[in-house]
Amino acid sequence: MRKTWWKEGIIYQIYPRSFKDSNGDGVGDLQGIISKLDHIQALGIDILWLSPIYQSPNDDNGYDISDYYRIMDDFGSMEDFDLLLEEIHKRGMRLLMDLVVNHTSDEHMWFQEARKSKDNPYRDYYVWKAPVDGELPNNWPSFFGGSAWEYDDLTEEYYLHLFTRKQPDLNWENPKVRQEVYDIMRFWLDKGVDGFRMDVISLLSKQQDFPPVTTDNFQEIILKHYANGPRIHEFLQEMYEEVLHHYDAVSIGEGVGIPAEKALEYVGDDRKELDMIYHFGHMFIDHGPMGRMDPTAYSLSSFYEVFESWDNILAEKGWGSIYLGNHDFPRMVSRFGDDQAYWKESAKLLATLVLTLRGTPTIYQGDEIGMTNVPFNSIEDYRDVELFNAFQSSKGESNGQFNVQAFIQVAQKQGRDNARTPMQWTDEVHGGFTKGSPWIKANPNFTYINVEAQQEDPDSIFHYYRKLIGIRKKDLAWIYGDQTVMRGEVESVYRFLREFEGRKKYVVLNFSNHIQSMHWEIPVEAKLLLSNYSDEDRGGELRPWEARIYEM
Ligand code: TEU
Repeated sequence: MRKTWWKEGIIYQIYPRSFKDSNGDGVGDLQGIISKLDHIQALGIDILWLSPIYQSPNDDNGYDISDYYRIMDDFGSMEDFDLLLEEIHKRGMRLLMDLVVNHTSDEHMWFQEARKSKDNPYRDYYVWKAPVDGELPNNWPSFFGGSAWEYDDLTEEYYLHLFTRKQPDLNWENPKVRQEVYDIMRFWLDKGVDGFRMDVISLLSKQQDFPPVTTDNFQEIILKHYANGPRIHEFLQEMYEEVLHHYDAVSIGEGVGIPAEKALEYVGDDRKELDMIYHFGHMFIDHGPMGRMDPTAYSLSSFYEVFESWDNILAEKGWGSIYLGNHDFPRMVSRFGDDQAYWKESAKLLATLVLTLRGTPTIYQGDEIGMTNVPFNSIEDYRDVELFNAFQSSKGESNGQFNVQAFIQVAQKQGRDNARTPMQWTDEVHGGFTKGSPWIKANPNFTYINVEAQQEDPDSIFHYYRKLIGIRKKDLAWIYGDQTVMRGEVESVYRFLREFEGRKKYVVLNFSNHIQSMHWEIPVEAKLLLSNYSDEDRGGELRPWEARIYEM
């Protein structure tokens, strides 16, 4: 297997709006990130991924870009960016940008031009359709509720937007659009960035006959109609040939709607397309037919199976990625752990899973201190456009029976803002994120969940991450080692073996609030490398959320 830095590295995702505000305007910024690089380095991180920092009217917090060659005013200037990149490289770390090219902002110059007239040179940069018998071109729904088509009075046609109406989809059929994207990529790579996380890359190629959807189930719609379109591999191969191939850069596609069976078409060594995919099996695991605001129960086995099916397929000729949360999903400890009675133990157990399974791990900002979901009680506290749209449509469909409290309860569990509250640095006001008034309220638990407190506590989640990362870095077995999962009688106990050049590592995890017997003899020669319980282990029993790592 080919050895590379992006297989061996650990990624840390920054959501710049919420990371650190340096100038008191309540919004995180690049100088703020610079001031916290030492924290990230102390963790042992190798690669930073920044959610979008380009010029944007922020309808979807930067995922609606109006100028790909400028830094968002809220975040700073190009000089700040150059300094940030220099400071990152100086520390031996690398930087990935977020490439959002399925759509632009409607305020992008291309769209401003495109809408002016049907024969504008930029018209074909987007997807326009005439009304059919005075109606919508088809019944495609947007990810964020309502139709995916928006009528534009000026030219009396609809444009396609799979996300908000301020995020018109680019027309990838148009070779000029593709060349524009390659230029953007070259611009940032030539500046020295080390690769891209590519937003909804699986959605670029649209089915050109735009067939109507025949189900309400949103995940099925993504699979059948939106993702893996007819020309996707041609586009990605072209992108590789034209751009990526000429740089030592990593490409990580956000793979919404890519099933494990199709993984190798994107990341197979022979494909010359992408290096890795962020897949969604476990991220959509509790989404019901109507999506995230329609949560449903799932089994632990189905959770493990997501990782196993991807790993089995990628084992020979691809590479995987491991993550349990990002800016679009609830906090991992609240979602997959127990953020009450076993907050610390379960946060550490989840960290163990992320950092020992085969694949490049990505840690989302704040997870290294076990940040949790936020109990916002009023709709005014929320900021996410997806949530507001869901709020409006639930209200609209309720025939005057709308139950705001019931909606908020689901939002507290499922909403994207859970992951977007300010990073908790200290126990000072707003968690030390800003000296001004933050764009979104801090989680009130910053008084005891914060970086400063955890730096001082040797038993903290932060120090557990450090130790874990230290262990991972000592042995390439964690990177290139084979992986064998051993599932026993007890569903909650998850164990796997990593093996490389005769060296063996065992990971044992108890995903439950109960004591579980292991049904498994720990070999006498096994040495305990790390556990999330500080006192001596009790042999054949695992305590609630206990995680252990052994070496042979
Ligand atoms: O997300 C795409 C995506 O499919 C989902 O994870 C999603 O965020 C949506 O909430 C489904 O419920 C990417 C970005 O990560 C997200 O922040 C953007 O809003 C979206 O693309 C549009 O650019």
